[in-house]
Amino acid sequence: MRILILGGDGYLGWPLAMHFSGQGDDVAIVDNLIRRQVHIERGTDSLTPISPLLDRIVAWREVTGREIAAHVFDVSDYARLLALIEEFVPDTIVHLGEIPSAPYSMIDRDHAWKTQRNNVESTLNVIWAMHEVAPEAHLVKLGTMGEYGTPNIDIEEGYLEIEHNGRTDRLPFPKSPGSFYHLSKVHDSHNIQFACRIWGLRATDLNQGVVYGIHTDDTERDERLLTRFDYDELFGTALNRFCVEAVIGHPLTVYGKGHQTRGFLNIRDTLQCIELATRNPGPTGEMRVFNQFTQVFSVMDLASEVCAAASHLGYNTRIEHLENPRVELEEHYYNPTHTGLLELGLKPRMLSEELIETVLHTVERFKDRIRARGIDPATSWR
Ligand code: NAD
Ligand code: USQ
Repeated sequence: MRILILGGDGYLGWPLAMHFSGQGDDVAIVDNLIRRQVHIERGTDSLTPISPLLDRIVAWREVTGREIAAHVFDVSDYARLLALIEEFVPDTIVHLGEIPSAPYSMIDRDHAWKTQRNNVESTLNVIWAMHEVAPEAHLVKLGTMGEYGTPNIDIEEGYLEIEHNGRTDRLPFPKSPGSFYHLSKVHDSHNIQFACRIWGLRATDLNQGVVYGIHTDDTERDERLLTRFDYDELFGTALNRFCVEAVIGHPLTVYGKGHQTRGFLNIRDTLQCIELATRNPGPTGEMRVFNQFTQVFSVMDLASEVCAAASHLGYNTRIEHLENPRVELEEHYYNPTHTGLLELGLKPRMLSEELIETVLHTVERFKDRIRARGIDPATSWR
């Protein structure tokens, strides 16, 4: 297949590009490198030493003999995006090219606007470009479980059968997102669904949970192929942060009571899920939605799992309940459906002590690179 990956230099995008390329697909990636720039601006960095994008491409060629075409530009540049899609003729466009951080979007008005402008505009450009020059292509878009929030009812996969005053309809599931970032994903979903309905496009919205893990089969082949691993308060996700904290003897930063509950998945399963969605497109004229996670945990569950694994490696780890910098329910019902990807053949990789130990061992290898001052939460929702 011909696969265009937007955001192909990112935590998930780079391993995904290698994953498809390694199977013989023709892969092109686009990235404006904003993720790398934000680290420079804030004095933070990835735990793993990531190679410049073009060095990654050369390393991949040397290791596998395969080519990944890299294009460095902003998806908000509509003329360039249109020209590339027209020239490359993708079967699938996988769109991961957005700013992915809830705390970053809550810093101030400028960061909220930067996040929403970047994300909403990039997706709008993609659907317009598809409408103009690639109406047969399949859009696989990374959304988030955080679009739904934590309602006091079961969460369905994208849509809800509603009966109202004696009539029924299947309507988009109600959304209660928890940050301006999560809201940007809701706006994207509405725009994509509209484009499918009006122009007959074909799209899959993957409402992904929180991703953890460092390695995929390809990142392990050569040090130059490592993907990024963030642990700072803005871009690091919970389990990844806890692993770094455990290794440097920092108390595990549980926000509030820690009973907040979310869907989680391993980075290798992210690749599996995106591949399943790509190889099995849905019908035209429809935005198909899958809830993309494999397990549900509370933050305290995760912190306890990391404590147990770290203590087996000889670390004396403790949990600290910090005043929650976010406005979110700390006690709530959470029961999201996630059968669609399982029905397509997803074989989940469950969180285990062994898996956490693998992450801890990699953190140990790069321990000298850790910048502890970026860890404590400094961004408040209030
Ligand atoms: P990331 O920041 O590592 O990767 C995103 C990449 O997109 C970066 O390399 C960035 O430079 C690029 N990018 C951003 N805006 C761009 C633009 N306008 N033009 C070109 N490139 C642009 O993030 P990630 O963790 O790999 O996330 C990928 C996608 O998955 C995002 O859409 C994110 O919202 C979603 N997601 C991530 C997680 C997670 O836990 N990591 C969970 C759910 C959903
Ligand atoms: N949390 C802590 N301590 C920490 C970090 C986080 O208690 O040190 C808590 C948060 O308060 C929250 C939960 O852990 O309740 C998850 O936070 P997170 O930072 O791991 O994840 P989140 O902000 O939700 O965002 C991440 C990705 C985002 C993606 C989202 C999926 O950064 O791109 O959209 O996970 S989901 O959570 O399903 O919306």
